[in-house]
Amino acid sequence: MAIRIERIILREIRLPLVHFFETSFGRTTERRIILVEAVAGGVSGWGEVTCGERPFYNEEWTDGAWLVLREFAAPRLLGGEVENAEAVAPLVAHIRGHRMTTGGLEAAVWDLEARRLGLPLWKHIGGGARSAIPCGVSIGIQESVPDLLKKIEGELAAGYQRIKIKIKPGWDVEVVREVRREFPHCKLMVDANSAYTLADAEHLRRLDEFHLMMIEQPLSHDDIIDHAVLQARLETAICLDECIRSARHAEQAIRLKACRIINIKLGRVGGFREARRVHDVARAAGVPVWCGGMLECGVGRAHNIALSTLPNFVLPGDVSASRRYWARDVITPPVEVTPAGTIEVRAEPGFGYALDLEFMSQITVRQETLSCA
Ligand code: OSB
Ligand code: MG
Repeated sequence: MAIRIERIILREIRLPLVHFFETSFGRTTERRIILVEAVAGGVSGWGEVTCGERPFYNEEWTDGAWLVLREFAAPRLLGGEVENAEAVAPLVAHIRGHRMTTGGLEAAVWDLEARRLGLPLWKHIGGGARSAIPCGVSIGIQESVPDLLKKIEGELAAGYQRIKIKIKPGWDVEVVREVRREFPHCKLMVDANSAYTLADAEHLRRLDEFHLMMIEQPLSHDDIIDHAVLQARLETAICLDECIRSARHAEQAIRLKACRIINIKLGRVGGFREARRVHDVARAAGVPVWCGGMLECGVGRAHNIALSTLPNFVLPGDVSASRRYWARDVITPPVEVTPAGTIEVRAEPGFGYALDLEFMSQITVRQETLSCA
């Protein structure tokens, strides 16, 4: 369906987190999120830029994303026709990196196209393998082990199917030991966000005794080869997050046996087109995937739910209820999780939730409308 995008509206919203979120690369207490609204023929599609406030997870950050969108990405879509949503990613592929940034725009056009067709986004991207998606939670580094144990207890009581805890040197083996002592049977995994090197291989091998589902991204954000060396020395499966920015990376990581599981983040790979390609590569190789998160507000969360309905998303992901992050979300209803630890997929067109535009205007700190000069 040819789409003539008339304008693209960028908004930056500020949303305080209900609880700080700490990883090996730092602590976040408030999110600064860019939302992208793409308008064509009176219909709006929405996307979320999933990068952090600082370039610590990858090279992207909120202020940089705004400039890349305004100066380089949006102008590629304005003033002409785009063949369809699938054609957006190739149009911005000359921009090196910045995939979460261009991915926010790409996702907005997918949402727009789905709405114009009157289809739910999950159907439009070829999903629908399940009507409810299995949910896990990602729990940041806490002030103390008792704090962590209390959090885990609450999440398991809420029904979440698996627990992921963030680790870093000094908050790893002994913490996992305590968690395992308290919760011997829960599905448990750890995420290091690139906090270790191959010199830590023996130390990381000590995690093998805890029967973790996987260790996520232990080594450098850009080093698939070292992960292959480490995977050969571990019993526990490695899951790659930061390293996989494209289907090509997924192919290479699988071929080198650098991981046995892949975390797909919609933004990290540049949007739905590439996310589906990563999914397909992994599926063909028999490598299961799950959907990662970046502390998204409702817009990105809803996109993640749609993505998680593709067939190979067979493991519980990091997509969880809005209330774990926000006192009030920008969508209504907020994302909710059933006592069985699932999110039910909605039937409405587009990403499936309504935007709370009044609340959004209260938390918008800057807004810019881009159109063809
Ligand atoms: O590595 O998965 C990660 C949050 C920010 C940056 C990186 C990561 C995360 C999470 C949170 O683990 C996932 C979520 O949104 O709940
Ligand atoms: Mg991760």
